[in-house]
Amino acid sequence: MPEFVQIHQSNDAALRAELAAGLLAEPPRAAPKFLYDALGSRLFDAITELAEYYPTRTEAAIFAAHGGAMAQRVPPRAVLIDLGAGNCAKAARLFPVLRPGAYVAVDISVDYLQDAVGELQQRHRQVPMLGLGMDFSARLALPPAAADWLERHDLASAPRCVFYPGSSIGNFNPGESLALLRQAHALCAAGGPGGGILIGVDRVKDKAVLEPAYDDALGVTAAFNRNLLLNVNTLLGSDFAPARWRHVAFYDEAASRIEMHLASDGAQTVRWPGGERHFADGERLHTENSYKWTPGAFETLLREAGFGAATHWTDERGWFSVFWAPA
Ligand code: AVI
Repeated sequence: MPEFVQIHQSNDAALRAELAAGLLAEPPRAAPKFLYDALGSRLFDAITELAEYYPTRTEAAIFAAHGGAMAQRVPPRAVLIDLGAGNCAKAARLFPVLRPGAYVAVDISVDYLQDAVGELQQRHRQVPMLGLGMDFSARLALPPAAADWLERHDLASAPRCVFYPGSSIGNFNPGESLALLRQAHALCAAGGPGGGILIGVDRVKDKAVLEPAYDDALGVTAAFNRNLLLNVNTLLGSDFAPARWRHVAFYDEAASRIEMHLASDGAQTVRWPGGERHFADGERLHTENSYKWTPGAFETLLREAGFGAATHWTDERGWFSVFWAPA
């Protein structure tokens, strides 16, 4: 049977304070984690099916084509630490090639993990599995309960492979990415020799490909973005009217990033218990960045984080890369 541990890092009051501070900031912002309530997660799943949104299927094709080569680098019987595991589908597809010795699925809420880890455990009964509910974007380290679990399974000195697919690293700015990768490196280095990181990275490419991926014809990404306002209403008690906000997404070439915003349709005041903010017509609330990397720049970042020489695999158009870097 898999085990589950939920770590409570931020309480409701802290989330409300964070949201209010962001809404009152210049320019106003809301962190991308607020895109992912239950409906937001389902809308994101729908995005991954869109013709315009190439990253998910391109990455899946890279894993399918190069899984064998990846398995030559990742040591067998490693503890596979899956960051943002969600439905665990990506790791599940790699189980037959990577043959992990244990699986630790990490996501913000252990509720999301329960069914998926339970099902994976049915298929791989001999592999110890742990579901860990924690916000690793705030700090990535194994909590004492996970360290105990590794000890109990005699895995404290097994090699560790941090698995971070989906190009989610792109939702952090370069400084935050470096901090997260340094913590990932420390996590791998604390295990036995041979560990490292397997990570999906979306690459710099033509604006004509990037912009439709974040502003699709069906308006699914627009709904995903506007749904953040409903989630903020629930968490903060605010009165955002989603119909009065326009989805805006564009590629900033100088910063190598897609920016997602919500633009106010007309002048309006948004109120919540203890605060309010006036938005002028067209004024934007910044909701997400999605950085795109060149392979050279990402390799340098991995080095700066403490990893050794990286290898990467890509698709025939060079749109996406999966990197392996030893700890
Ligand atoms: C989760 N993350 C990698 C997605 C991305 O492409 O940055 C989130 C997303 N935002 C809009 N579409 C998809």
